[in-house]
Amino acid sequence: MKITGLGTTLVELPIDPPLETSIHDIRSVGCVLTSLATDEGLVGEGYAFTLSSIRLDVIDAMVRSLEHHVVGRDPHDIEAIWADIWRDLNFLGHKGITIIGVSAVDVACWDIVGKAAGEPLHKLWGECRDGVKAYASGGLWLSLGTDELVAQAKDFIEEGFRAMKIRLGKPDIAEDVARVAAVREAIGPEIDLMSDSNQGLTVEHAIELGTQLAPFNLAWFEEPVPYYDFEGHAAIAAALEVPVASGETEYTSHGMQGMIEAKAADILMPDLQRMGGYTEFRKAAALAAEHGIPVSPHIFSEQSLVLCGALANAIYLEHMPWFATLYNEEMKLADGVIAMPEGPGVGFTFDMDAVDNHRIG
Ligand code: SMN
Ligand code: MG
Repeated sequence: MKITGLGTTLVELPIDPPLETSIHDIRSVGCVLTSLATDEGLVGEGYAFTLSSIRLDVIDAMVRSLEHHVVGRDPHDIEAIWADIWRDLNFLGHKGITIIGVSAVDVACWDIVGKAAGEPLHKLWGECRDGVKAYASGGLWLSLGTDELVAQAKDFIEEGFRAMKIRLGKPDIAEDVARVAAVREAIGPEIDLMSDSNQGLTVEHAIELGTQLAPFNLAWFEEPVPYYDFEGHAAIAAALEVPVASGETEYTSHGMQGMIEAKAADILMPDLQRMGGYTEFRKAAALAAEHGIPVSPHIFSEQSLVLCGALANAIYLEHMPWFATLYNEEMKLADGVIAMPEGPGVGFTFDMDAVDNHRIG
């Protein structure tokens, strides 16, 4: 089998109403949908994305710059393709847009491998579970008032979630504590409640906040301080009972290794596009497993399902609804668990009518 061409389509999906974390103001997401055609008629799909559509053209150019690495090659040779791309990107760097571009191509290659075998990828990699616990992440934003938080938390339970994530990072610690208290009160003690302060705090603030939040039994405390402050993460992890989760903003298994060595995270959250796709994600997760560290993939919910189906140390899928509109298939949630996809490859295929509705450029 040979790859015969690489194509991209740019879409922008509105986030309405807009939302805020301690560092983000999100109004839309822009995606570079990437497809690889083959001489056997199979097509592999992947995507890379950014917040808003600014610089989407840069990501698009990055993805398309990899065409010569894949055209004429067998997608089953993904390790060799990866090694060639890695060497090629050394000069420009192995973090940022370079790796994000690789991810779309890597995922599309694996999608073809799965489709050629007629199996979803977790079956090819070795299934460890047929469903994964998921937490609702498309809500409980910093921009919402307490009444809205409580209403959304109840809605999530109605939808079938048994876990959800609240954003932290109000300037006043008492305000964050009151917001968490209101949500915990609304959902009761049995529901897992994660928290994410999106790098917005100082070490001292995070330790004080984490201490005051102890009665609310949070499942984890995510990105308390800037992602590159491994020492700060480690100090917080050492000071608090609650597990510190981090990793979504670091790149590749090398970045994960640095965080593991620094004891910066009790739970690692590799992001599919910042890993550079499935090939590298699985190496990062294996590294975490060697150190007894669980992983929870950062967003890319549909595409991360098959990873969770094949990684014994995957504990939770992040359910982010932003990209669902792009797909023909839906994630199936029941009693807090999302089932593995049944279709081959990634198990999710782009709905071209939906894509056309959001196409830009
Ligand atoms: C997050 C931040 C930015 C975009 C998407 C998601 C957040 C998370 O940190 O972990 O969900
Ligand atoms: Mg986060």
